[in-house]
Amino acid sequence: MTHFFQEPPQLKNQYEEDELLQLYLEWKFSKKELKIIQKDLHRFGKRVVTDILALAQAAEDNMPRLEQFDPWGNRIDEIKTSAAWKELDRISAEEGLISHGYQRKYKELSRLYQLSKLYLFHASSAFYSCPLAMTDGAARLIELYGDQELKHKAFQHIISQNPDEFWTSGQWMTEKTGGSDVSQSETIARFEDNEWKLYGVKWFTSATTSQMTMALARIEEEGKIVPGSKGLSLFYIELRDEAGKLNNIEILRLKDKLGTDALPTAELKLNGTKTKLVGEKGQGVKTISSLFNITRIYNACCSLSASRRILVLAKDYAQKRTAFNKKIIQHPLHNEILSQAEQDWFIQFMLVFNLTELLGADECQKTPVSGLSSEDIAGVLRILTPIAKLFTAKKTLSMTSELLESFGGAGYIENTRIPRLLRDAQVFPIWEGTTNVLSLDVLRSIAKENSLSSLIKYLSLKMKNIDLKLFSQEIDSLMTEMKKTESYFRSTSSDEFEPNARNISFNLAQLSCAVFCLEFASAHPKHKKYTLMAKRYCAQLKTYFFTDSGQRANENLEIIK
Ligand code: MFK
Repeated sequence: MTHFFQEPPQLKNQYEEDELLQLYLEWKFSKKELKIIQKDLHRFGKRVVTDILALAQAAEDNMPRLEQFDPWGNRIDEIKTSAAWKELDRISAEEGLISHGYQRKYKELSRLYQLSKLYLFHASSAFYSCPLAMTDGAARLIELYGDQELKHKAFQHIISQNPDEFWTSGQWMTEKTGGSDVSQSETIARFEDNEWKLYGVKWFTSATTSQMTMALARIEEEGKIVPGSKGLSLFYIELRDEAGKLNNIEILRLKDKLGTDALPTAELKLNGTKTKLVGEKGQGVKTISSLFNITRIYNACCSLSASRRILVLAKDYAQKRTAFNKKIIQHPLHNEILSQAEQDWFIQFMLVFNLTELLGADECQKTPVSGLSSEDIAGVLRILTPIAKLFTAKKTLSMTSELLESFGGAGYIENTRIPRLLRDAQVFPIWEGTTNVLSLDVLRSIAKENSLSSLIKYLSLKMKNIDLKLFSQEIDSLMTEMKKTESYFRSTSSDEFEPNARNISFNLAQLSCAVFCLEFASAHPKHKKYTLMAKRYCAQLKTYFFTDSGQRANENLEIIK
């Protein structure tokens, strides 16, 4: 019998060991700005693997529970969360995880700084990133549509760095009738006793311990309602009164989910919940889209963070684990898997960070590439948001499954905390719109906002920054695939797009990633790994569209019957 014990994988300072993050920020920020943010990121990179990670693990080990009654039988409906979860809330405020995006100290680059922190934070946060996503979305919504009252109260709370004043926000859309098809929502808003009140059931509300929320409801006037999404309006709710009593809300139960254990997700009944109309009547879906477009960007950034986490663990483990007489990092086949994963993370990084720059540019009315109008920036942001969300979610999920396997049996054992990464990754393609819903949103943005031509213009402008000598072959294949894509759109009637919606979205994601990777690698020729990964990625580039959608749809019915 031997006395062998395997050394576990370990996490180092997540900023210091992330060369790509450092290079990207050095590329974008001035030396003076960089000095300030680097100091903060070095410190935060350590925190996310020390005290913050310990809190996240404690929160995951002490799941929230619902206490519906006090010992004397009074209904209290209290969600009890752990002290660790509460501390993550305080840290989020102190670290400026929302406020950095709205103080705009670094103007259009403020989002880049803020989302770099989110990228470091998410994988160590037990999904405290979820309430933050909705809070950030609510802040943007209030900036765009809020009245003075909301701007003076709710907005000030959600962008506060003082933990005693900091509020988080929920986003209540989903009902039993549909998580994707929100137009079927049944919650009713009535104007009673001089104020709006809501009646109905919200079926899936994440982070239900928030102080405020944005909710969709159907206005009923003189006993009449308008059906469909045109009948939905947006409402602002404060969950408790000054005495801490719930605002006519019953918490029916907490959801029993596959993952995201620390995050309280609940079913709620609204029994005359006092509320305030936000934006115009009947414009609820459009108004709340300013919120969920932000949460979709968070979804992409958090997916990227999750990819990074399993990648660094797998790489560290490969240096420590011996099999067949050598470290597994010395086995060519193992390295094939690790380098493919590194490349998958690299392309996701480029997509998310370019999107983040666009978000900051759009909010500050600046352009990240000269020659692009503010309408074009809004168009590119509009189409790249669902693309990045759906693409990163699928990549992270497959990457997590692949890399979990690289730990062998240890990856399947709960208290290594590795299986949790796979369960948690499964939420990314579901939350904030499934892959199909997001693919249809890509089509919606093309049809309604001409976003495809803005994207093509943006990519063409970025291609001017690519080193033509170093990447001549890659440019050729990129141009071939771009022409194929343009010709597909020219020659296909838009009513045939739907069966191809996923192909369209993934093709556009691939083309965008290729341009972003080649641009980055051109600017960093001394860092050979990015050139190698960009070349490998372009060598695999292949756009694909079904040719006869009608026939394909009929065949599908035959196959699944
Ligand atoms: C760690 C990561 C953190 C992530 C946070 C997790 C939080 C979890 C909480 C949740 O999961 S909440 C549930 C999330 N649910 C969804 O995301 C809903 C999914 N369904 C959709 O996205 C549907 O496409 C949608 C409800 C938007 C479609 O509704 P309709 O009824 O078919 O609406 P329609 O008529 O297409 O759009 C209404 C208007 O909104 C149109 O404008 P007009 O009135 O001017 O015609 C649309 O153009 C506009 N619109 C829709 N989507 C938009 C948009 N505008 C801008 N951006 C968009 N994305």
